Amino acid sequence: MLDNLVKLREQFKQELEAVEIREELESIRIRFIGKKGLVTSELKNLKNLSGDMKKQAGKEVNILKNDIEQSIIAYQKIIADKEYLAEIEKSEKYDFTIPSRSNMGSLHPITIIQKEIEDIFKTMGFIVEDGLEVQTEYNNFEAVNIPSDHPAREMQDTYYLDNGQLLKTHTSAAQNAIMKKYGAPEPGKPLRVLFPGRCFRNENLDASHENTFFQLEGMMIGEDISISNLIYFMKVLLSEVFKTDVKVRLRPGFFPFVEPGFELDINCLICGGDGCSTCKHTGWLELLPCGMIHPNVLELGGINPDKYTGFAFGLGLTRLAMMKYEIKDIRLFNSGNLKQLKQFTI
Ligand code: FA5
Repeated sequence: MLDNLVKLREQFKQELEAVEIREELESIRIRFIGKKGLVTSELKNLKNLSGDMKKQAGKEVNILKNDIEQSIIAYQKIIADKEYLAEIEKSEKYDFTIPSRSNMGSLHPITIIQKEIEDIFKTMGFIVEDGLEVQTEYNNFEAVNIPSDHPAREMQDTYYLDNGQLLKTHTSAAQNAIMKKYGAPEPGKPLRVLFPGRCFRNENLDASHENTFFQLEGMMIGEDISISNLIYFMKVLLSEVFKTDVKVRLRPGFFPFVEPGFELDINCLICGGDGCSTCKHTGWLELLPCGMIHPNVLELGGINPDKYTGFAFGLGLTRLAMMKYEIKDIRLFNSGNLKQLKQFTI
């Protein structure tokens, strides 16, 4: 069987390289890992083996299946990009290569800082995922260990749609889908994912609270991930973003989806810690809640909590932008005030 798996891997590689269009990719997917696919049949054949052979072949066939799934996901993106470019080329209306005659537009400060953080984490092996803005109640709450009768639900009131779905209150709503998408990490290759996104809460607005704001979440799952890893990544993040030593404090924090949980606060850079309306006169701004992923959350994501551990953090991206650019009032970001917003363009 092991020889056959090697041949299947080679055959898949050759066929994948020849793929041009979406339909061909789908037919390869079905041929290899569909219900009656070549790899799926090997999985079924495992029952005919015994002892060590069964164990080794089982491991190899699962690795192959996983690799094929990952390659197909990567190719889907390549094909989508190709289709998009072809669409643009077909269009006779616009020539995107002609320089603009008027205002070139500019990046929003949140976009600038988001890209900056993505680049920092990409160099540390993180992949970046998109999270949906409209979510199911399950993903937003139950999947992160907040059952319907849990008091923590009251901390995050949001906007519900007629179909029962809701506008996500935090980026953590994507954790479950990401765990299911990537599955348990291979030994020595911890899952490292960053997932920024727009969040919504029914809040009383003030200088540091918006009803629509951005968070940037990160998650690392593997066999030996500990709080030391968490602290290391948070330190790299803050020192790279601020390019200077910033005072931080770590205190215990409660979130049903982490255990233990922490709040990482940053010394208010608007008032230098003296107290102002942005930091509600405390001198500190709550910025980076984090912790070790709760075993229930791993389990709901299909990852064995007895074997794997992980950390997660949910950075308040809009608040970080406030600190970095010394913007006193959060409401500026959604105000559409171009005169102000353009000052931050690079
Ligand atoms: C959460 O949303 C958790 N999901 C974060 C988390 C992820 C914890 C992973 C542990 C592990 P919290 O409600 O504290 O936690 O929000 C996270 C950050 O989002 C806050 O620190 C703050 O910076 C920002 N934030 C929250 N509400 C608002 C708001 N109304 N306006 C602007 N920023 C906000």
